[in-house]
Amino acid sequence: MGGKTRILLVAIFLAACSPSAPEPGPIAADAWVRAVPPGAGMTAGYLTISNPGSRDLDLIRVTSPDFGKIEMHSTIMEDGMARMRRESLVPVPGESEVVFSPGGRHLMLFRPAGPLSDGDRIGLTLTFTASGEETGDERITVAAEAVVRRGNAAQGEHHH
Ligand SMILES: [Cu+2]
Repeated sequence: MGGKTRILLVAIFLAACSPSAPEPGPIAADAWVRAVPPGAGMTAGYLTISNPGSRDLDLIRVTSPDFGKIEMHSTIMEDGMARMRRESLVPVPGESEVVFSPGGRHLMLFRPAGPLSDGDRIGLTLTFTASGEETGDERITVAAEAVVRRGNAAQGEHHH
């Protein structure tokens, strides 16, 4: 029995013993926050969240040191008017992507700590839960950086 065989056996042993391979975590991309005039109490933010893993995740919280409070909103049509609805969680199923974009799902960011000028960067922390039989309700946090942009004013409709 040569050394090669022994190495192979060790490798098989390790593969059999480790639980499943670690799941790839969710990814936040293209995050941006709409620039607002000084004194504005809130603004909206957008991003794309992808979940390359096989587990279904729920986005349950978004926080930032630069804002007093952040909510997740969806936009629904009611009597021909776009209205916002607060969501306590946003499902991000396995191997899928959820887009927050103007006119649709968005983040509402309240009480900015300072002025929001074009090009500023905002740190965001996204918290997800993954329910698993063995791990219980696991929390996964993902950091994202959002850029402050003027955006398209015509798409800034917010009927709160
Ligand atoms: Cu809103």
